[in-house]
Amino acid sequence: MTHCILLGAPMDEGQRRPGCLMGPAAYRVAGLAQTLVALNHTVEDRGDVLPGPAPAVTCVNPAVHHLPEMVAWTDALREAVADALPDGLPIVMGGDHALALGTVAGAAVHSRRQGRPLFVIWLDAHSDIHTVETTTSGNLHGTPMAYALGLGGFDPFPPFPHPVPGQNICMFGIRSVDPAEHAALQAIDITVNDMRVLDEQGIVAPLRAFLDRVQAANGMLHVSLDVDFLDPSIAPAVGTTVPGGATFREAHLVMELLHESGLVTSLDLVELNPFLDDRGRTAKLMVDLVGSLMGRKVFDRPTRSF
Ligand code: NNH
Ligand code: MN
Ligand code: MN
Ligand code: MN
Repeated sequence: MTHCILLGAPMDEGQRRPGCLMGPAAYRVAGLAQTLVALNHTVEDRGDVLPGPAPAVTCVNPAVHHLPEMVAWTDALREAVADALPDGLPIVMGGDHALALGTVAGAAVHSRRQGRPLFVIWLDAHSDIHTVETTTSGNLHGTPMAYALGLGGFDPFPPFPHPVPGQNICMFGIRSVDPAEHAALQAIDITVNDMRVLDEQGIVAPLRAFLDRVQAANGMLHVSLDVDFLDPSIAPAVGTTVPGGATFREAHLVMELLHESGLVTSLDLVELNPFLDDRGRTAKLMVDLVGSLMGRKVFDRPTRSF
């Protein structure tokens, strides 16, 4: 039994298509809390996080938009996640992926207090490893991986607290990488399981290899689930669909393996845009995936020791 702490992040300024700010409401309507309770977990909905006033900040890259708002959200979400982690498993209902600037920072603060290393699994079509300086779209939802790694080029954000080493990061489902991101990924030691890897090796071997490392290091594991990790045919409610994503069965298998590992300590649900949804099917699928992550299964299996 896990104490699940729901945190809403109704924001969408990390990209240009309005609508993700309705995400927390959609997850509540789709029954996220009820799904968790049905799996015998306890649920505490702490409501929506409220950012402070946006500071008067600027940066060198003229493409970047909504920088002050994102700095304010980052501070508020870092504190909210760091404050929730001692009490249970924070589930952050986004909101676009820029919210992970704050959530991963909050997880890093907590893991340092615990004296345990932080690991991150990034389930996404995109590598989100631009800096504030390299992004050409100016959309800050494309930057949280670089921030978590402690890369330069993040003025005026506060320095990332206790950066996550590349070896502790695993990307899954990647199929859209910009040139500057490609260069960044080449320069560091990081596991990028792009769709080619998953086509060849499937989900199980690459995911278990990573989970084995988390287990061996007694790590904490932050899961960041971008809706566009999923194939657009099953998850249309996202502004940045990319063909060739994870299938229904692959996505559930990822969640089941994460559950069996017992290693997950925090979760982001990002990029859901309910305005683009088809009668709530994407919201419901995301809730069902959380169900699998939190232990829903048809039969019990002997727990594998990782
Ligand atoms: N790499 C592109 C950019 O930075 C797209 C990022 N879009 C996402 N990321 N949806 O997950 O603008
Ligand atoms: Mn507390
Ligand atoms: Mn993303
Ligand atoms: Mn994405």
